[in-house]
Amino acid sequence: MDEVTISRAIVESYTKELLDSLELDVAIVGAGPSGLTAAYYLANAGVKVAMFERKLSIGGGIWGGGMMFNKVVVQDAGKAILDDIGIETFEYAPDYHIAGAIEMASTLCSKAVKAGTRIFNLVSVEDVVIRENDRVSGLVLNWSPVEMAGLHIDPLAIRSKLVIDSTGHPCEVCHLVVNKVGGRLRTANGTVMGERSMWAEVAEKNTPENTTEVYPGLLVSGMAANAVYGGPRMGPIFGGMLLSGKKVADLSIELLKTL
Ligand code: 48F
Repeated sequence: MDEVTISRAIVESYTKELLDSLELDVAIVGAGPSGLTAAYYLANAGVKVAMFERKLSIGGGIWGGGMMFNKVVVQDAGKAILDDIGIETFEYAPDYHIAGAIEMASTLCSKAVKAGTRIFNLVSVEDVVIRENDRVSGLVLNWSPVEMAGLHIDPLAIRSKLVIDSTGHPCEVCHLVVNKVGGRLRTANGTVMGERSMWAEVAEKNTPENTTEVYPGLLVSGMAANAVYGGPRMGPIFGGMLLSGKKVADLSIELLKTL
């Protein structure tokens, strides 16, 4: 085995995938449960989709379950999505199903990739690209280690017909649109309303409801959707995340038909 051939194989194949992802139908920011679910359904529908994840690992808040007990709870509607994706659950009580966090994170990741999603880990989204009528039309990317080290290195950009903010609690892309674009979001006060304290029942209902196109070209899913619309958090119940991921995929497919 030749070291240079190994290096060339890695650099060439990564670069090929990155070059092929410079123009996308849908760019997903954040590879937590809602983003991964969205990616799985979008890629399965033949949509050209890539995900950008700041961390080394994919899966966001799934791995740690609740307070590091690596189990998550889903209700019947969420279980239907786990069944569809092929993740095992068992019933704890009527409408309470348990899934292993490790199986859920790894299977969601595997299924999203095998369906055709490109996942770029260690990449942080630091800005959006704006075009006519202030439409979000792409993302500005940099390596996470550059961000972490605070190095003065300019980013690169990609173009995408739609962007999904699935960055979880911080709803980072929405903040960028408010702070840097001066954009008015389609929320009650036009800005990020902020997440409220825990109320699982309401939050689980709100998450899919709040999954919308929140700004031209920008959709929001998962906990980011609740944070933007001022909904409560829900803790380690994940059905809302899965339903939101499926809904944002369906919404994106409909929007793409109009573009
Ligand atoms: O937080 P996260 O898991 O998002 P989610 O899909 O799920 C929320 C649940 O995990 C949990 C909950 C549940 O019921 O409340 O918290 O809404 O995953 C978000 C991912 O986005 C990445 C971050 O590292 C995480 O893996 N991320 C955040 N900001 C950026 C980013 C950014 N600017 N660029 C790239 N990745």
